[in-house]
Amino acid sequence: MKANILVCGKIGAGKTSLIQAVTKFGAVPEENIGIGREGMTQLTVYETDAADFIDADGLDPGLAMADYERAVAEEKAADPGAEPSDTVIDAIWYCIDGSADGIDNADIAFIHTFSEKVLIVITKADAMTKEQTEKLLPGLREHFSADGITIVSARKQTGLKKLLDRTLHILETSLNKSGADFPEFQKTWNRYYEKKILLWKERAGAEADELINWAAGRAAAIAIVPLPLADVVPLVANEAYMIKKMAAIYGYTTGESVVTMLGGVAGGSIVGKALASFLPGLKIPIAAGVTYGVGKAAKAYFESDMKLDVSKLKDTFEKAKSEAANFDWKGNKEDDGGI
Ligand SMILES: Nc1nc2c(ncn2[C@@H]2O[C@H](COP(=O)(O)OP(=O)(O)OP(=O)(O)O)[C@@H](O)[C@H]2O)c(=O)[nH]1
Ligand SMILES: [Mg+2]
Repeated sequence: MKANILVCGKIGAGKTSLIQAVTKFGAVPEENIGIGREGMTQLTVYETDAADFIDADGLDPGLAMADYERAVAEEKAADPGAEPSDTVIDAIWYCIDGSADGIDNADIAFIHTFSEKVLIVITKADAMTKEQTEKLLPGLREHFSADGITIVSARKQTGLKKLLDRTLHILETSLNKSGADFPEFQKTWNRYYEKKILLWKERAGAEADELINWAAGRAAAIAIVPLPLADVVPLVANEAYMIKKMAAIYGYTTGESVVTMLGGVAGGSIVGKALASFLPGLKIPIAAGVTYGVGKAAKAYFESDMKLDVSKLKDTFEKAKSEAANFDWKGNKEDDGGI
């Protein structure tokens, strides 16, 4: 019993790197990564205990689904022990380079031809600019539900757990249809990913903390402006950006409602809080502390698969905010008495 995951997308989208990131060391040789393999049109199958990853290396993303299926069937049938069900594509990762120009109509048309098996994967999250985040994601969300779009970084190893969770869900339907023993499959899958998932969790936590410190430091810098209203827009934008980036670390694309909800755990807007203090010396730690607290709440929220309720989020916020009171935001680092 094998699951086939087809990984496709434009040249250089990050397909091979992604497969390398979700397989054990050595499964994908380093030399297979890198653009410049145009014309090498082929399917490369990376076999693992968890699944077979079929890398549509250099294949034209304008191909119809039937072309892919035919190509996969041919490739798989070449294997002497192949069973008919082995040639079925169980799930598809359609990779879109998040650090490139975005999607075009050919991408959208292609994805729509087989939507129930497809997960859209935004790759290279680590290299996405703010503009790319803002341009690409709303465009995609017009066409697809947020559940079907996962943001990953093969380089920073983020978003991968979310992608695999969603993939397993799709595999369940497909494998049950082919009459496979899904619980047995899931056991093998979990065993394969056990260690990686622990590592990814640690990585995501570290990335999240780095983001929070960066955003809180930036809030402090914004709040230095002595004019009472000059920092309003940048402070709000800074907080919203932090929340969206945080979501992406955990693989999610978030809409405005989640941003508003998380911003709200501070019990009022960050601007209101910062402005409530007329003493410039207080405005800075308040802006930074609120951002820090909201950041920690956002981290906890996405870590919990968006399940943590508002009262728990508020607790997390309050705890973090008091912790932040020990930091020296003007120097943008912890003072000696800090944690
Ligand atoms: N910053 C960043 N770069 C990445 C990431 N993943 C891949 N890349 C880079 O993007 C380039 C293309 O990566 P590949 O994995 O070879 O892309 P591909 O889709 O397999 O490319 P083709 O097989 O040529 O179609 C390489 O230079 C990678 O180092 C990522 O997560 N972050
Ligand atoms: Mg490749």
